Formats: sequence, C-alpha cells, structure tokens
Amino acid sequence: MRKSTIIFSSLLLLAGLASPMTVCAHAILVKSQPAKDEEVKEAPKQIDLWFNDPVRSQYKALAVVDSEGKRVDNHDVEQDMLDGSHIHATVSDLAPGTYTVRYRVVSEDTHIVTGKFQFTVKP
Ligand SMILES: [Cu+2]
Repeated sequence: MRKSTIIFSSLLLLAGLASPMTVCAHAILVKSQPAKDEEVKEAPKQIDLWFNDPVRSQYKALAVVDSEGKRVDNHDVEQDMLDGSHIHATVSDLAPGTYTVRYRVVSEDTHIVTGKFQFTVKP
C-alpha cells in the first residue's frame, strides 16, 4: 500500500468519525474548461478545474484518460498561486475522441472530494 493511500484512508476514517451533524463545507467543482460533456472543435492544451472554495495544496490529483483508459495528461497538476480554488494540468496532443477527467482534492474541512466528467474533441 502506498503511503499516500494510507494517508487518504486515515483521512476518510476521520471524516467518517465526524458527527453527521457537523456542518459540511467541502469544496465542490463549479466550473471546468472544457466543461462537462462539452464538445470542443479544438483540442485543449490544458484542463482547468474551479471549485467553490480553495482546496488544500497537498494530495491534489487530476488525470485525463482517453476512451481506452490511457492517460493523456502530463502528470503536472498544479494549483493556481493566486486562486487556490483553481487547479490545472496540461495534456498531450489530443486526437478526436472522448476523454474522461478524474480529479481528487482535499477540502479545507479535510474531506476528500473526487469526481469525474467527460468531454469530446470533435474530428
Ligand atoms: Cu466536507
């Protein structure tokens, strides 16, 4: 088990122990570029995600995979220095097709937020 996996498991456990009455204010994805289910004519060079709140700089992850599950991002996820709610990663030259973006961030309230969406590059 990788160390990061153990840390995530611990965080999940902590989150589970928290009272259900706790006011939850974890970050949610509010915008992306390309947008969810968007069909773009030009292949994007970069994938941008915006959350409603700044997210922690640690443990953020953003992966883009093609329809065969092959990873096409450059493993270079970064957080905007001035806007902590904005993360981005660059992608290699994308051929026409449908791509899935998967993300995982840790909210300020320590909750892990994961999600995915697709976009399509038109021929
Ligand atoms: Cu939360």
